[in-house]
Amino acid sequence: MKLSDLCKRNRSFLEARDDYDNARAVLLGAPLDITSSWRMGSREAPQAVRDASEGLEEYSPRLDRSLSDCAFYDAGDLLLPLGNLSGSLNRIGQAIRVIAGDGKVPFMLGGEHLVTLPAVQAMAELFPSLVVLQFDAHADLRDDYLGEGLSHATALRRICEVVGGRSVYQFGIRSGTKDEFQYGHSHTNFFPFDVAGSLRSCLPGFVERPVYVTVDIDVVDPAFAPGTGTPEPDGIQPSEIFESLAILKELQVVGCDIVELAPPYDTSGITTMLVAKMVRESLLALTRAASPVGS
Ligand SMILES: [Mn+2]
Repeated sequence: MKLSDLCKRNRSFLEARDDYDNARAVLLGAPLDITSSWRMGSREAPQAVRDASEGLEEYSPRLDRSLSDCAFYDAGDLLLPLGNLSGSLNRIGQAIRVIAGDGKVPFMLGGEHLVTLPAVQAMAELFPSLVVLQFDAHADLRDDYLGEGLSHATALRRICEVVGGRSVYQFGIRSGTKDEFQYGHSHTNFFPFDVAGSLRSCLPGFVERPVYVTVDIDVVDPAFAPGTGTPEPDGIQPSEIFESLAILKELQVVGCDIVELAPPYDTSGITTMLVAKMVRESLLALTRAASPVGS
C-alpha cells in the first residue's frame, strides 16, 4: 500500500518540502488516544503542532541550522479505525514500514504512547540491533493495565519483548509502581529522574547501533508542559530536553516520535509550542547525523 493511501494530508509543518522522494525524514501523525488511562485528547496533537509551528523561526540558534536546509516531508495524519485498537496499530506499523523501507527516517507525532509499539516492531524488522531510547515521566512497564496487555501504560514492557530489555534505555522516569521500578532496574537500562547527563554517560553503549527515540512530553515538568494526559510533577526543564535532543546528532537515529501531547489541557498553548520546537530541533539534529545504519 502507498503512504498516501494510509494518510490524510492537511496543513504541513513549517518548511516541510513537498517532495517525498528526496526527503531524509518523514513526519507522520498517529492520532490514537483510545487507551489513555486518564485524560484523552492526544489525537488532536499532530495537527495542533503543525499549526503552532507557524509561530516558530525556522532557524535554530542552538544547532546553527535552518529547517530550509533540512529535507523533510510531512505525510499528514494516518487514517485510523479508532475503536479498533489492533487495526489502528497495524496501520501505524504499515506506514512506518513504507517510510523506513524507502530508506527514510519516520518521525511520528502521537497520539498516546502505545503508537510507539508498532513503530518499534516495524523498525526492529529492518534493524535487528535496534536500541530504543525513551524520555518519559512514567516507566510504562506494566505487564497489563486493568487486564489489557496493550495500553499506553504497558508500551515499554511490550517493547522490551520486541528488542530485549538490555536494548531499552529509559531516562527521566519518576513515576510507576514498585514492580515497574524493580523491573526497570533489573531488565532495562533504567535512569530515574535524570535525562541529559545519563544519556551522555551511556552514549558509548549504542553510538554504533541504530537508535529509535521516543519522547513522552510528560518527561518535562508540568509547569512547562501542562497539556498532557497524565501530568507528573518533579520533572525536568525544557533546556534539559533540548540539550538531550541536540545529542541525537551524534547518533544513528533511524526513527523517532514525540507522544502524549493533549491540546485540550493546553489552554495557553505553551505545551504545543514546546513540542513544535522539539520537532524542529529533532529534525535538525537527526538529519545532520550520519546516514542510518544499513541504508
Ligand atoms: Mn509514556
